[in-house]
Amino acid sequence: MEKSAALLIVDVQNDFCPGGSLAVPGGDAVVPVLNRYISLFRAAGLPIFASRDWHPRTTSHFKEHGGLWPVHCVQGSHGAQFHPDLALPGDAIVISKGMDPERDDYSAFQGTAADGTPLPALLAGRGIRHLYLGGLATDYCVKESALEGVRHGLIVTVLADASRGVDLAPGDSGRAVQDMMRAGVRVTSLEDIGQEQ
Ligand code: VGL
Ligand code: ZN
Repeated sequence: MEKSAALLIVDVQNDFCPGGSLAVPGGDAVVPVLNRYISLFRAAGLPIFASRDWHPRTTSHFKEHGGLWPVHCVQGSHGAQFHPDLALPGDAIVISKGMDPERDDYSAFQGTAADGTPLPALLAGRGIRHLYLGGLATDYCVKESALEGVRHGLIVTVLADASRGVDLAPGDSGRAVQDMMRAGVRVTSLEDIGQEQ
C-alpha cells in the first residue's frame, strides 16, 4: 500500500451481525478478515477509520416511520456497538453517520468524527488518495461509501473478502460490486494485497 492509503471499516456493528436486529447473512465472518487488514495497515503506519451507523430512536430510515429497515444501531445501544472481536486500534478514527432523522445517509462520507469533522475533510487533511474499504453491508453502506469516494476523486478499492451484503433481493450484493466496478472502484482481497509491494 502506498503512503497515501487508508483503511475504512464500514459498520461492523452488532445489529448487522447474526443475532442483531438487521443481521447481514454471515456478517460476523468479516471480522477475522478485517482484523488481518487492520494488522497490515497498522504495520504500514497507515490511518484506520471505522464508520458506525448511529441513528436516533426516531428516524424516517426505520420501517415504523416509512423507511426500509427495522430499528437498528440506535445511538448508545448494544446493537450499535462494534462487534466485540473487531480489533480496532486505540487510534482508529470513529466516524458516526445516520444521525439526521430525515435522511438514510448510507455513505460514510456523510459521517463525522467525534469533534464534528466530516470524513472528507479528515481524509484530505491526511493527504489520503487511496481508500481501501470493507465491512457491512456490500449493497448499502459499502457501496454508497465507495461510490462517494470515487466522486471525491479518490482511488477506491473494495475488500471483497471483508464485505458481506444484506441481499434484500437475491443478487443485490453481486450487482452492487458490478455497479462499483463500473464506477471505477477496484476490487481486491487479502491474497492480492499480500502479493503487492
Ligand atoms: C446499512 C441498511 C441500513 C449499512 C445501514 O450499514 O449498510 N444498511 N442502515
Ligand atoms: Zn441504518
